[in-house]
Amino acid sequence: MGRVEDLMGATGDRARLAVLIDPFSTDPREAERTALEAREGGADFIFIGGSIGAGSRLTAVLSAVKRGADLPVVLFPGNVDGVAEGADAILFMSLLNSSNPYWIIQAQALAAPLVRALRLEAIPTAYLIVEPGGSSAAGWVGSAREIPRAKPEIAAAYAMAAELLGMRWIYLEAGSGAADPVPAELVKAVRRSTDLGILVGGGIRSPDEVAERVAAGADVIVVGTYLEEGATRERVASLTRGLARG
Ligand code: 1GP
Repeated sequence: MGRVEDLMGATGDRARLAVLIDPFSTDPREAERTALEAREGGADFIFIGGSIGAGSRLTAVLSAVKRGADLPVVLFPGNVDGVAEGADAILFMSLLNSSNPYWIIQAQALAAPLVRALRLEAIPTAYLIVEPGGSSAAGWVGSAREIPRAKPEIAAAYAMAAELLGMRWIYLEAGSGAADPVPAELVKAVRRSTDLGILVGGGIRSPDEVAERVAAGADVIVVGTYLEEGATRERVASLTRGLARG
């Protein structure tokens, strides 16, 4: 395991917060400011990625984020164009519940030589899109058969398969801007069934929503939209209040 993965999985009295920046909708100046506010507010990581057009100014946004804060920067790629030099790590993800093999393994094969050449720390991650994420950009682009919210056992089955395949992390995704985040019950089912590290994102906007998912077993909470609407250190700090482990 590499340095960033160690930080993501650190046990202790507090889960981690990652602030997600979409390089298509955030210009480099804004990204630099967001990174600074994220660090001042107590975030642990900056994730960079998006589903549409992310490659267009990825390098510029990455450099800007590095100028703004000394937080670890992790690529969260939506496709092959989500790989770039200069990041500290990459979530090397497979969208397990896609109906199109491109998103399960072909994009990864096309990206792997570059990830190797850049010596990026690759964090092997299963990506699972949960209702209502099927109609989000990631779900639509990725041809996801969304996991029904009321079927945590399906998510748990995918998680077990991911663990048996040697993956170490699972990202439970409700879709960017989701009206309802991934249910705590579903996070709990994955926690009970596997030792995978758990990332949860999509529609999280309050310390209570953070706290419920941390109590259910999440290791890393990912927040994008809420901070795109106002990237202030106060907002970041309020979210970090939900990270305490009971
Ligand atoms: C999206 O899970 C991330 O891929 C974050 O979602 O933008 O809703 O915070 P939000």
